[in-house]
Amino acid sequence: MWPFEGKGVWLLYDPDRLSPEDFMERLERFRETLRPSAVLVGTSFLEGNICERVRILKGTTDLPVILFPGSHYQLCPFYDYVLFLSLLSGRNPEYLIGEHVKAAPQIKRLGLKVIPVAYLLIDGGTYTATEFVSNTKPIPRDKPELILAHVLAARYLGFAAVYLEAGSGAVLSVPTDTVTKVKEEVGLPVIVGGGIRSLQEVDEYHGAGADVVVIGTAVEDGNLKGT
Ligand code: 1GP
Repeated sequence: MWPFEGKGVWLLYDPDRLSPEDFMERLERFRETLRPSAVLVGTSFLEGNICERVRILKGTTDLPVILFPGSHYQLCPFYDYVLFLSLLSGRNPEYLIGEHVKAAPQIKRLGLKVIPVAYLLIDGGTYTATEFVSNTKPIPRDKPELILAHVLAARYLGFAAVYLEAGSGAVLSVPTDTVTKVKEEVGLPVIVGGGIRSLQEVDEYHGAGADVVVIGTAVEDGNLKGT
Protein backbone atom coordinates (compact mmCIF):
# COMPACT_ATOMS: atom_id res chain seq x y z
CA MET A 1 0.00 0.00 0.00
CA TRP A 2 1.28 3.47 -0.97
CA PRO A 3 2.15 5.09 2.38
CA PHE A 4 0.72 8.55 1.56
CA GLU A 5 -2.97 7.76 1.65
CA GLY A 6 -4.89 10.12 3.94
CA LYS A 7 -3.24 11.84 6.90
CA GLY A 8 -0.58 9.63 8.45
CA VAL A 9 1.52 9.29 11.58
CA TRP A 10 4.79 7.39 11.30
CA LEU A 11 6.51 6.22 14.46
CA LEU A 12 10.27 6.30 14.30
CA TYR A 13 12.07 3.21 15.52
CA ASP A 14 15.74 3.75 16.28
CA PRO A 15 17.29 0.27 16.50
CA ASP A 16 20.28 1.84 18.18
CA ARG A 17 18.16 2.83 21.18
CA LEU A 18 15.44 0.20 21.65
CA SER A 19 14.96 -3.50 21.12
CA PRO A 20 12.14 -4.36 18.71
CA GLU A 21 10.15 -5.76 21.64
CA ASP A 22 10.43 -2.51 23.60
CA PHE A 23 9.49 -0.49 20.54
CA MET A 24 6.41 -2.68 19.93
CA GLU A 25 5.36 -2.13 23.53
CA ARG A 26 5.47 1.66 22.91
CA LEU A 27 3.64 1.26 19.62
CA GLU A 28 0.81 -0.66 21.30
CA ARG A 29 0.63 1.93 24.07
CA PHE A 30 0.03 4.74 21.58
CA ARG A 31 -1.83 2.79 18.89
CA GLU A 32 -5.30 3.90 19.92
CA THR A 33 -4.57 7.62 20.26
CA LEU A 34 -2.02 8.14 17.48
CA ARG A 35 -3.30 5.57 14.97
CA PRO A 36 0.15 5.14 13.40
CA SER A 37 0.13 4.25 9.72
CA ALA A 38 3.75 3.06 9.38
CA VAL A 39 6.97 2.41 11.23
CA LEU A 40 9.98 4.35 10.07
CA VAL A 41 13.32 2.69 10.87
CA GLY A 42 16.19 5.11 11.22
CA THR A 43 19.30 6.02 13.07
CA SER A 44 21.90 8.56 12.09
CA PHE A 45 24.53 6.92 14.22
CA LEU A 46 24.78 3.18 13.82
CA GLU A 47 26.27 1.84 10.62
CA GLY A 48 26.42 -1.76 11.76
CA ASN A 49 24.00 -4.56 11.11
CA ILE A 50 20.47 -3.54 12.08
CA CYS A 51 18.83 -6.26 9.97
CA GLU A 52 18.18 -8.71 12.78
CA ARG A 53 16.21 -6.09 14.69
CA VAL A 54 14.31 -5.08 11.56
CA ARG A 55 13.50 -8.74 10.79
CA ILE A 56 12.01 -9.20 14.26
CA LEU A 57 10.07 -5.94 13.96
CA LYS A 58 8.68 -6.88 10.55
CA GLY A 59 7.54 -10.22 11.97
CA THR A 60 5.62 -8.57 14.80
CA THR A 61 3.88 -5.57 13.23
CA ASP A 62 1.13 -5.39 10.63
CA LEU A 63 2.17 -1.82 9.72
CA PRO A 64 4.38 -1.04 6.72
CA VAL A 65 8.04 -0.81 7.70
CA ILE A 66 9.95 1.96 5.91
CA LEU A 67 13.68 2.60 5.95
CA PHE A 68 14.72 6.15 6.74
CA PRO A 69 18.38 5.56 5.95
CA GLY A 70 21.38 7.09 7.62
CA SER A 71 23.65 5.04 5.38
CA HIS A 72 23.54 2.35 2.66
CA TYR A 73 24.76 -0.12 5.31
CA GLN A 74 21.23 -0.09 6.75
CA LEU A 75 19.66 -1.78 3.72
CA CYS A 76 18.16 -5.24 4.17
CA PRO A 77 15.30 -7.27 2.69
CA PHE A 78 12.62 -6.59 5.29
CA TYR A 79 11.45 -3.12 4.31
CA ASP A 80 8.22 -2.36 2.48
CA TYR A 81 9.73 0.90 1.23
CA VAL A 82 13.02 2.76 1.32
CA LEU A 83 13.00 6.54 1.49
CA PHE A 84 15.63 7.37 -1.12
CA LEU A 85 16.62 10.57 0.64
CA SER A 86 18.66 13.38 -0.81
CA LEU A 87 19.74 15.93 1.75
CA LEU A 88 18.89 18.87 -0.49
CA SER A 89 19.36 21.48 2.22
CA GLY A 90 23.04 20.55 2.46
CA ARG A 91 25.93 20.80 0.07
CA ASN A 92 27.65 17.55 0.96
CA PRO A 93 27.85 15.44 -2.23
CA GLU A 94 27.92 12.22 -0.23
CA TYR A 95 24.33 12.81 0.93
CA LEU A 96 23.19 14.31 -2.37
CA ILE A 97 24.34 11.43 -4.61
CA GLY A 98 27.28 9.45 -3.12
CA GLU A 99 25.29 7.21 -0.77
CA HIS A 100 22.68 6.69 -3.49
CA VAL A 101 25.18 5.25 -5.93
CA LYS A 102 26.42 2.84 -3.25
CA ALA A 103 22.85 1.87 -2.34
CA ALA A 104 21.34 1.50 -5.81
CA PRO A 105 22.78 -1.93 -6.79
CA GLN A 106 21.82 -3.35 -3.38
CA ILE A 107 18.29 -1.97 -3.70
CA LYS A 108 17.98 -3.61 -7.10
CA ARG A 109 19.31 -6.93 -5.82
CA LEU A 110 16.94 -6.90 -2.84
CA GLY A 111 13.98 -5.85 -5.01
CA LEU A 112 13.03 -3.00 -2.68
CA LYS A 113 10.57 -0.25 -3.53
CA VAL A 114 11.99 3.26 -3.26
CA ILE A 115 10.38 6.64 -2.75
CA PRO A 116 12.62 9.52 -3.89
CA VAL A 117 12.39 12.09 -1.11
CA ALA A 118 13.83 15.59 -0.87
CA TYR A 119 15.10 15.83 2.70
CA LEU A 120 15.38 19.35 4.10
CA LEU A 121 16.97 20.04 7.43
CA ILE A 122 15.47 23.16 8.98
CA ASP A 123 17.00 24.83 12.01
CA GLY A 124 15.35 23.40 15.11
CA GLY A 125 17.14 25.57 17.66
CA THR A 126 19.71 22.95 18.60
CA TYR A 127 22.74 21.20 17.08
CA THR A 128 21.38 17.88 15.85
CA ALA A 129 22.92 14.48 15.14
CA THR A 130 21.84 14.82 11.49
CA GLU A 131 23.79 18.05 11.18
CA PHE A 132 26.84 16.55 12.82
CA VAL A 133 26.85 13.27 10.91
CA SER A 134 26.03 14.80 7.52
CA ASN A 135 28.39 17.72 8.03
CA THR A 136 25.79 20.12 6.65
CA LYS A 137 24.02 23.20 7.92
CA PRO A 138 20.24 23.46 8.24
CA ILE A 139 18.20 26.11 6.42
CA PRO A 140 17.37 29.04 8.75
CA ARG A 141 13.80 28.64 10.01
CA ASP A 142 13.02 32.33 9.46
CA LYS A 143 13.81 32.16 5.73
CA PRO A 144 10.69 30.57 4.20
CA GLU A 145 11.61 31.89 0.75
CA LEU A 146 14.82 29.83 0.92
CA ILE A 147 12.90 26.75 2.00
CA LEU A 148 10.41 27.29 -0.84
CA ALA A 149 13.21 27.62 -3.39
CA HIS A 150 14.55 24.24 -2.23
CA VAL A 151 11.18 22.49 -2.45
CA LEU A 152 10.50 23.97 -5.86
CA ALA A 153 13.88 22.67 -7.04
CA ALA A 154 12.88 19.30 -5.54
CA ARG A 155 9.72 19.26 -7.62
CA TYR A 156 11.56 20.18 -10.80
CA LEU A 157 14.08 17.43 -10.05
CA GLY A 158 11.22 14.92 -9.87
CA PHE A 159 11.17 14.00 -6.19
CA ALA A 160 7.99 12.20 -5.03
CA ALA A 161 7.80 13.77 -1.56
CA VAL A 162 9.35 16.44 0.66
CA TYR A 163 10.55 15.76 4.21
CA LEU A 164 10.83 18.83 6.47
CA GLU A 165 13.13 17.83 9.33
CA ALA A 166 13.92 19.87 12.43
CA GLY A 167 16.12 17.03 13.75
CA SER A 168 15.52 14.48 16.46
CA GLY A 169 15.00 16.17 19.82
CA ALA A 170 14.67 19.61 18.21
CA VAL A 171 13.75 22.39 20.62
CA LEU A 172 11.71 24.09 17.90
CA SER A 173 9.77 21.97 15.45
CA VAL A 174 9.16 23.10 11.86
CA PRO A 175 6.87 26.18 11.78
CA THR A 176 3.32 25.17 10.76
CA ASP A 177 3.03 28.10 8.35
CA THR A 178 6.14 26.82 6.55
CA VAL A 179 4.41 23.46 6.12
CA THR A 180 1.38 25.23 4.61
CA LYS A 181 3.53 27.26 2.22
CA VAL A 182 5.48 24.19 1.12
CA LYS A 183 2.30 22.23 0.48
CA GLU A 184 0.80 25.09 -1.50
CA GLU A 185 3.99 25.58 -3.50
CA VAL A 186 4.57 22.01 -4.65
CA GLY A 187 1.50 19.91 -3.81
CA LEU A 188 3.75 16.87 -3.18
CA PRO A 189 3.26 14.69 -0.08
CA VAL A 190 4.84 16.53 2.85
CA ILE A 191 6.44 14.67 5.76
CA VAL A 192 7.31 16.67 8.88
CA GLY A 193 9.33 15.60 11.91
CA GLY A 194 11.62 16.61 14.74
CA GLY A 195 10.65 17.82 18.20
CA ILE A 196 6.94 16.92 17.96
CA ARG A 197 5.73 16.00 21.41
CA SER A 198 1.92 16.22 21.57
CA LEU A 199 -1.25 15.02 19.91
CA GLN A 200 -2.28 18.63 19.49
CA GLU A 201 0.81 19.31 17.36
CA VAL A 202 0.04 16.26 15.23
CA ASP A 203 -3.44 17.69 14.52
CA GLU A 204 -1.98 21.14 13.85
CA TYR A 205 0.49 19.78 11.31
CA HIS A 206 -2.19 17.75 9.55
CA GLY A 207 -4.38 20.87 9.49
CA ALA A 208 -1.47 22.90 8.09
CA GLY A 209 -1.08 20.54 5.14
CA ALA A 210 1.33 17.83 6.31
CA ASP A 211 0.52 14.40 4.94
CA VAL A 212 2.69 12.57 7.45
CA VAL A 213 3.87 13.51 10.94
CA VAL A 214 6.87 11.59 12.30
CA ILE A 215 7.33 11.07 16.03
CA GLY A 216 10.42 9.51 17.57
CA THR A 217 11.64 10.67 20.97
CA ALA A 218 8.24 11.36 22.58
CA VAL A 219 6.99 7.85 21.85
CA GLU A 220 10.32 6.28 22.69
CA ASP A 221 10.27 8.02 26.08
CA GLY A 222 6.57 7.17 26.57
CA ASN A 223 6.01 10.86 27.01
CA LEU A 224 3.59 12.09 24.36
CA LYS A 225 1.43 14.94 25.68
CA GLY A 226 -2.33 14.63 25.29
CA THR A 227 -2.41 10.85 25.63
C1 1GP B 1 12.12 12.33 12.51
O1 1GP B 1 13.96 13.30 13.50
C2 1GP B 1 12.59 13.08 13.64
O2 1GP B 1 11.90 13.23 11.46
C3 1GP B 1 12.28 12.46 14.95
O3 1GP B 1 12.36 13.49 15.84
O4 1GP B 1 12.85 12.22 17.88
O5 1GP B 1 12.27 14.66 17.96
O6 1GP B 1 10.52 12.98 17.41
P1 1GP B 1 11.97 13.31 17.36
